[in-house]
Amino acid sequence: MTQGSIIGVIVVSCLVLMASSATATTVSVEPTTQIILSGQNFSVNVSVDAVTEMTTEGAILHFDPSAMQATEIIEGLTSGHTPFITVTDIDNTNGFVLFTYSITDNVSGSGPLATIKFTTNASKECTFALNLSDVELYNESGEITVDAINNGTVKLDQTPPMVTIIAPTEGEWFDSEDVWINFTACDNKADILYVEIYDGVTLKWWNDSVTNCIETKVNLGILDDCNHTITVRANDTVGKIGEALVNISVDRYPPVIEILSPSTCTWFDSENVTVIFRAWDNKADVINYSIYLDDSLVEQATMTNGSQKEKDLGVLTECDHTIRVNVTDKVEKTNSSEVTIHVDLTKPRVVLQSPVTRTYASACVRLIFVAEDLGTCPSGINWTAYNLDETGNVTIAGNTTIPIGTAGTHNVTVYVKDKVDKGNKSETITFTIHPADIDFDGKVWVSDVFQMRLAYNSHPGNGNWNIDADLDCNDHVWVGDVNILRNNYTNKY
Ligand SMILES: [Ca+2]
Ligand SMILES: [Ca+2]
Ligand SMILES: [Ca+2]
Ligand SMILES: [Ca+2]
Repeated sequence: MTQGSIIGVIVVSCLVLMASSATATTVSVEPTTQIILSGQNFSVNVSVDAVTEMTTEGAILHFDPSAMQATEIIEGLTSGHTPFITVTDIDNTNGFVLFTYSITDNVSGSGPLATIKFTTNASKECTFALNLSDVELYNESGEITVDAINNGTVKLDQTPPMVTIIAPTEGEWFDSEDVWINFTACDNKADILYVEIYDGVTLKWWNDSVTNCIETKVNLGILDDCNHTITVRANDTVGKIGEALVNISVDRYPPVIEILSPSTCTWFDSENVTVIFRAWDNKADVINYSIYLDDSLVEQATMTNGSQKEKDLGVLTECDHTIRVNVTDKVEKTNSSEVTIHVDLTKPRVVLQSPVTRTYASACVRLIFVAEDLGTCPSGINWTAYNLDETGNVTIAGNTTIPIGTAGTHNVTVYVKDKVDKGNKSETITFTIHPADIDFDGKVWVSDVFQMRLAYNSHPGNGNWNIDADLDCNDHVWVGDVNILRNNYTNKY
């Protein structure tokens, strides 16, 4: 700032002062209004703005003596000057104080003519007037014109403000979202309140100019994943405190769902499918769940947090099915789990190709069959076995050879099961074994030796191959077959 501009500022300031002193003189109760806790002391000034060369001044301040009592009058602008005359009086019966100060010189400017101290009645609560009368100011030449007199009030207040939390409501749940607190703080006297908002014991927000009884909205932001007690505390400036609280829950994580049974890819027979699942949430006591079968809602209900549920879906149609369970917590956070299962309602089939009903010269039979699982979604053949002469099932992996020591009539049946244990069996084939009677003439003799010699050392496909000469069913007419021929030689059937 340059020297020139400093001078400029001073000149302007002087002009303003001169203008105001020349134009208006007001006498006011200051502060115009104040709020006092009932029973507390307070003081007011009777102030002037502004006077020039004042020598004498006086006024009466009226008050309600049932609510307050004046205790002291303190001289203002004229203090420090040589008094010409001073008159003060306190009348606590009729409710007024009066003061007159006259000095031997004069005083100019603005400030309190007098300060009056009061005590208040602890049981009184209202707005009380502090009114001026008989205000007169003089300078050397006569009475100074008082352009305006401003009375005051004092409010005695012993009632705390009432806080009302409009939102959130008690027990409300919040997601990962801003938590807004809407409240009103209403006081009988205060126009402005000091309000604090606590999350538990932590001060989250404060404001010292909340308008009385006007709804205020405060964003506390996203709160931690737990239960919260939000307290709104209002101070009415005389120290009376009112508060309200609301309990809310904040849930920032979705529930977890686990389908315990069936596991995915399980095969089901013509049997009831039961889904068993467990759901857990970080906060919610109760979880909503929905069970869907192939995207169709089957059941919608609630379950206790951490509990297990079971639902019988009945016998499902053949083929694939998806079972999905959706869970939702209190704040609509969701999760889902799904399994796909297979249903096989169709039996497999098995057809025996060998043996057939005839007589065999071998000491064994070739078991040849075709097994297949039927239906639109076959689970597949899982087990095969044969049963020779009702002596019990012998599990086999596929086509095989069954050694048969005893000559005579036999029967065989093949059994199959699919992956869901649906079973079936072949036709029972009856056949006869006449070991080593290669030419089937009823006896093992020279002609059978001849037949074996013809086929000797042959394999299937060879020109001299004779399956009936392969007595041990090993697809080679060879030494083993000669042994069987020799062992059965001279037999008659
Ligand atoms: Ca949750
Ligand atoms: Ca099947
Ligand atoms: Ca023969
Ligand atoms: Ca052989």
